[in-house]
Amino acid sequence: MHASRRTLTRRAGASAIVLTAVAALVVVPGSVASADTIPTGAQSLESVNQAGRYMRHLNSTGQIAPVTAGSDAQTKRDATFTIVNGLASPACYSFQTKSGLFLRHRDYRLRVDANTGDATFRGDATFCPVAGSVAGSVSLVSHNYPSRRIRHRDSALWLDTYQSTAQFQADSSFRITAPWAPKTTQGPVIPGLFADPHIMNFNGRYYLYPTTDGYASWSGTYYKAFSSTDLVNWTDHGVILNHGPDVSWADNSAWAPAVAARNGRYYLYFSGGLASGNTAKQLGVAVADSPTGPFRDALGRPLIRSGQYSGQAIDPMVFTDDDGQSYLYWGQGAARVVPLNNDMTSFDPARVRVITPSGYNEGAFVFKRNGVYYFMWSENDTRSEDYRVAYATGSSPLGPWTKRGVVLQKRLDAGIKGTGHHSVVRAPGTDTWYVAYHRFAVPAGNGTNRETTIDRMEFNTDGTIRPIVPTL
Ligand code: FUB
Repeated sequence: MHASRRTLTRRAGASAIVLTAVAALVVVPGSVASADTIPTGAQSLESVNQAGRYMRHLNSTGQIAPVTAGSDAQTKRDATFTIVNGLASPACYSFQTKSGLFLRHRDYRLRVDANTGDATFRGDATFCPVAGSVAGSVSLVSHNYPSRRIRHRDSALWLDTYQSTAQFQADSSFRITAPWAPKTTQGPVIPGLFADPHIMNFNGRYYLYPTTDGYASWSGTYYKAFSSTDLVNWTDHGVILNHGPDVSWADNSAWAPAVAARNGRYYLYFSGGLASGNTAKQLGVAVADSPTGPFRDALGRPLIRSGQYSGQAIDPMVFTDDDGQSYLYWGQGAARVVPLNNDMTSFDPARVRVITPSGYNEGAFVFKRNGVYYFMWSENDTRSEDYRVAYATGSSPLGPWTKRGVVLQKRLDAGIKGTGHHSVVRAPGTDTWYVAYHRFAVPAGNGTNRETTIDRMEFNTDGTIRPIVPTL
């Protein structure tokens, strides 16, 4: 099995927790940990047998070309890729350009294109690292043509059939180096396409549980967990639940997970659909002894079946009140809440309440501050640039709720669109709050190519939430 623990290092400014601008990960040549793991984040890839020449794209095609400190900014950008979770497999990687396109093969040439999310594109744009010809270098094997590797030939990048010659091995080996065009912004906090982030703090450590994005019709099948002590440097803990092998009643639509803790165990609530037959979404719950899993389906059946209640059975979230009572919120189209039993895997159906506020679409999230309950949700469709977050306040986890309005929305002057499906966390022992949410990936994303980011969330003295300013 692929060793999936990867540290996503980003350098914070004076105070990491303030989420200042960050520089990109610097990788010292020769530091590639093992043949099948490489560092994610902004990187450049240097040819091992043509030192000083780097992988780059030019007019959409891949090549190797000289890059030096004196090269112009465009050349440096074109020779910089963000290495992200593989579009076709979390055991491999994809390579995103500064403009959000993905390195992929087509007719055995390497080029860059926008992710369509279909299986062919995702396979064409996923590469699996193996040891290169010299220590610390990698060779990139095609995910869907595993007998072929990326190599340079006549300065162009090709996907050629592997040959056990010294020439081929050198032509297909690259050193991962510091990026020519370092990252200068704060987000996304985890490289790649991840949406619907659920942020939690367990035992002083932050955890992010997102939907894996980049799939047409959001047809992803697995969840990863990420953790951090400072909200800046995140560790990728790999796949924590995979519908394929782990959930008998769900194949795809691995959407919007949420994790809650009780009595030393961790409960992951999630939605899923079948690939055929009844494809409507259902809600399940999985359990683990650690916040990073592995999780196993706790019931072997859905906790909430499709059709059991009106609206889509998606977007679960659990809030636990100071008295230890946990409440499950869920639903698209209609918002519902029910107290969970102590086992966290059952509830009394007679206690289910509809709490749908005006404007509600999905993504319910509840927290408590100074005795006030805050019920937040996403409005509009996740494919719309107007996807946004609104909230209400109330005097109990069940309401009644008073709508307060929209607090997070697009910021077109910064190119930020589709800001929603958020979650909120308080820095332990403080009154400092953060909101994790997704947006269309900047600059080239859309409703199925979304990325996860984090910003501060502040309150007015009367307890209302100040408009959240989305930052890049
Ligand atoms: O990510 C899939 C779906 O898109 C989520 O369940 C919704 O909240 C929306 O973000």
